[in-house]
Amino acid sequence: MKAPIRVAVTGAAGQIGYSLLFPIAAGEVFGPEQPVILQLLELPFAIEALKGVEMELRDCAYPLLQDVICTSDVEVGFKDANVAMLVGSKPRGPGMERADLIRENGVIFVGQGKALDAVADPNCKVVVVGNPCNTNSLIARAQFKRLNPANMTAMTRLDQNRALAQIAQKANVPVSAIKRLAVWGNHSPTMYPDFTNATINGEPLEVVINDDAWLNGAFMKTVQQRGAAIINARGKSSAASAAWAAIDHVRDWFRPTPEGEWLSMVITSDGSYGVPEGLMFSFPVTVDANGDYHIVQGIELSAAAKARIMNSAEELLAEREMVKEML
Ligand code: NAX
Repeated sequence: MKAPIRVAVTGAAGQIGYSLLFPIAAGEVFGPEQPVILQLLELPFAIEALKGVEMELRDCAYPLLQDVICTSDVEVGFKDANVAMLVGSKPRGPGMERADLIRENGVIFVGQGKALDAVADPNCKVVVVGNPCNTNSLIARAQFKRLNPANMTAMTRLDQNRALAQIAQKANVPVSAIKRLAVWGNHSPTMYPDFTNATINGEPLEVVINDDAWLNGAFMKTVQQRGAAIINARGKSSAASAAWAAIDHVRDWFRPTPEGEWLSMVITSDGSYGVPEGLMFSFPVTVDANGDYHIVQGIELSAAAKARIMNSAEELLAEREMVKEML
């Protein structure tokens, strides 16, 4: 049997955690041959609830699940982690300004970045889910001295999946017929789901869906505001779909991207497409056989697309300014 992969998950007793841990233990992320050890982190007040999750995980009797560790000590939770999924963060409280939310979460991600750097496996791959995820990942990355900053990412895969679902419904095709539909920018309403380079069954998307008003109007708005729509309908934020997107993100980082497909990942900008270098920004990427991602080059962007991308970059620069003392 292969050596187990150690997967650290923060916020593990939360609602995303509850949808995320079981598929990981079942082999949905690393495949049916790969044992896993789950290293679950929670705040002290939620450790009792986390113990309940541990009992259920064990009661599933997953053949691949070698151990479950529950802790509120980051140095225990991140010890030798091969993958870290940073889901836990502080929610926005009543009357709280966005700037306060960003700064209060920043403190958490300084601590988690430092702890990862101190004790995780040197090749540990990290995905930040907890919001504001781009800036949280920027802060955590800034703490890396030993770990590879390129292994710090954040999640816009849910936004990509939401865009795919809208297009599939509109064109009446399965999601698998749609390729190269990528999300650019911040995981916030300024994100840009670029449909102009996408294809449906190999045809340009805009030929199949010949409806500019819908694409630039209802489609864009639905994707950008889907999180709020789900809260309005369910009374709680999206959880199962967010967990599934996190699974997609990590699984697709560990395997070569199929020819002709693009993934949306928040990664460090290298200046491509004029996005300021160093920002944590969602780009279309592909992953090679070594598990390294590459920004897709040579994409043609209209003036309107470029303006949307720059607008999201401006928002991220403003967020970076708010936390500059943590970088
Ligand atoms: P919950 O409030 O259900 O769970 C969060 C859990 O994290 C709680 O159990 C809490 O005790 C724990 N926690 C908080 N700070 C922690 C810390 N420092 N260390 C360890 N655990 C800690 O939230 P949930 O619905 O699971 O959402 C988690 C995060 O995902 C939120 O920040 C949310 O905004 C974010 N989301 C991000 C998405 C994305 O696409 N990037 C989409 C879904 C989701 O909104």
